Amino acid sequence: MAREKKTPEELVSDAASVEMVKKSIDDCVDTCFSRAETQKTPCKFGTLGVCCKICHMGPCRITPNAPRGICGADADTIVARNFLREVAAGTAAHSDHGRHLVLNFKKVAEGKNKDYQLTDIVALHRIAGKYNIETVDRNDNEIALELAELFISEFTKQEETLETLNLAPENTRKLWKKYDIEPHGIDRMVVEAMHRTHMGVDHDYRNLLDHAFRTSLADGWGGARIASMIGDILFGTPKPVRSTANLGVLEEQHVNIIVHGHEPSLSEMLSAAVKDPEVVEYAKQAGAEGITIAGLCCTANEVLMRRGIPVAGNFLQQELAIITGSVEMMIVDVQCVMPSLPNVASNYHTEVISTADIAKTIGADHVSFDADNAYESSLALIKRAIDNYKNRDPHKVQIPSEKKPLVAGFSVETIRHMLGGRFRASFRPLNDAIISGRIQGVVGIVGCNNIKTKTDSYINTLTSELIKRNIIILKTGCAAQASAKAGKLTPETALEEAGAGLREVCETVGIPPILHMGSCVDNCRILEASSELVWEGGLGDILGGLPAVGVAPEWMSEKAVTIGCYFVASGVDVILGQSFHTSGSENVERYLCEGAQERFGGGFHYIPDPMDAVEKIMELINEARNNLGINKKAERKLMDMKDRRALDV
Ligand code: MSK
Repeated sequence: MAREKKTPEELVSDAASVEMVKKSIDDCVDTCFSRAETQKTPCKFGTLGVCCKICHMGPCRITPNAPRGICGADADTIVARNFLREVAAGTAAHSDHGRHLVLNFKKVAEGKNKDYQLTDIVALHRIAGKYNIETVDRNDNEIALELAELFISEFTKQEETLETLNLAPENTRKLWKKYDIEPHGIDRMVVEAMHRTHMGVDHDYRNLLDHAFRTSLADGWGGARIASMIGDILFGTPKPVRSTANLGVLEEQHVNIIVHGHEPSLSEMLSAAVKDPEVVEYAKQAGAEGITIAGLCCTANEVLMRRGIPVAGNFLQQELAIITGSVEMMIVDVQCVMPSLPNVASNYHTEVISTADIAKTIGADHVSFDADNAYESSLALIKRAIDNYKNRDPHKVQIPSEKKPLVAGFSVETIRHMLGGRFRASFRPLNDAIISGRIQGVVGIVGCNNIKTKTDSYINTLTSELIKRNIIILKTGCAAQASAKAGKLTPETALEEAGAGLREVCETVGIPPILHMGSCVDNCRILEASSELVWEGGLGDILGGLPAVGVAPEWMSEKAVTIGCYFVASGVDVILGQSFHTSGSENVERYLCEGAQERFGGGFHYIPDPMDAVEKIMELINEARNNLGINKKAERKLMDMKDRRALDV
């Protein structure tokens, strides 16, 4: 049975995407939307997580008549093993991204790569201080080198636990110790996950799932956090920046170049090189009025946060960007890049260029990114895109007009400065607003788009409903881009939609009620902000006690599974718009939901409807506020005349 056929308006929320889905149909180009129709109903065994192909006696599938595989593994073991492998893959993706940055950072520190600099020295000293690295009377390169070596050792540690775990509140760390889920080296955790899930090794679903939590912590409080910190040192800690979002950022008279994927090293350099007078002149000679560089997915978030580069779109718009017929080149690196891109591009003039040696696609031209020669490589790619401008077919060009203004760049440092002012930077005003009830709580809305849901719809409904209820929203990834496209990432949103208390705080401080904090690896910034709330005081002494919830409404990737796990292991309840592939084991689901809640203070909740999610979030936040004793209304004393006379005296 094929999936139900939907109209473009039922598939996607924003008008630009509707227009491009229609154009893809007119142009007879296959996209994820048409391919979803041709895919049969998703495999039942895969959905339940009870298909095991770990050894070659099978594959085995668990059914009521066959409750064990050939080796004797039951549904609990099979589901937990499959789940752990997903978490390992998500951790590997984020952390390998972190590793690439660390290795480049080390070269910069050693003076071996002159194309990059230690751009943010304040960040270098701040981060070195977190690891007790001496900064007095040392030059910046020495400090950076010691930090780089420490970060590299976080990947390779064999028996010691990660030093980056120390960036979490003490009582949260104590829980990790108590339940024995403190990770050792990041690489070791991923290797061990693969070992445990090999045929005939770890069969206890609880032991497997504990390693899933452990491995996820090696991501959120390890590799991803390291990636985020190095990004700040090399490219600058994000500060508020204005830009625009949606396919309307592409320009008809310009050479359009799109950067897509996740890693910032090349896209940062392209963003700088695009202003080089040599290529600007080259574009003019080619008949273009200029060069537009725009981003997709989290590469977009990286260059948006630090350079204000416009966002062409989020995950499910990657094919639609090519369908505008106006893109000379799409330069991709790693993660969330659809293998279909060269097929889509073959209908237009777009060149798809892969740049990471670990990520090649048949039909894409591979230009290996050389970080040691990044600026020259970037200039060469831009010139090649300009050369392709003459091949554009004007009859195929149709750029939607939709684009919305936005403000992004909300690193934890920026939030602290905006809340407390330049001289008294502090989270105190936010804590006070939460304690007084003007802000009820904090919700992180993160993650992807998923073809199973109308694009951006759950994300945007949930976001609007929560700010009405005085919840401040922290966003990352494609979820942040959904808000950007809907025009919600501006301070004016507070005036239009936020509840009275949240509006008052946003107006006083000058921040939007929805704060864009960056890319997928920057989910660790949300935990960093949550830690600041704990340290500031008045909201308990552990992450698990905060009036805070994480939501991944339209998630789709293994990285999202990992992110969910490290939020839960950090004590934060996580609501998912669709469940994991674990429903074939009640024991596994109970361990991930109620079990995690009992041990860490946060568990998973599967809620497919955004309004039901709103209700659950408010319930969880209310419960946390009650536990903290901050839900008390100020006692009102009814005065009689005698009391009033006493006051007059
Ligand atoms: S890009 S992992 S679709 S957020 Fe980070 Fe977007 Fe999800 Fe990829």
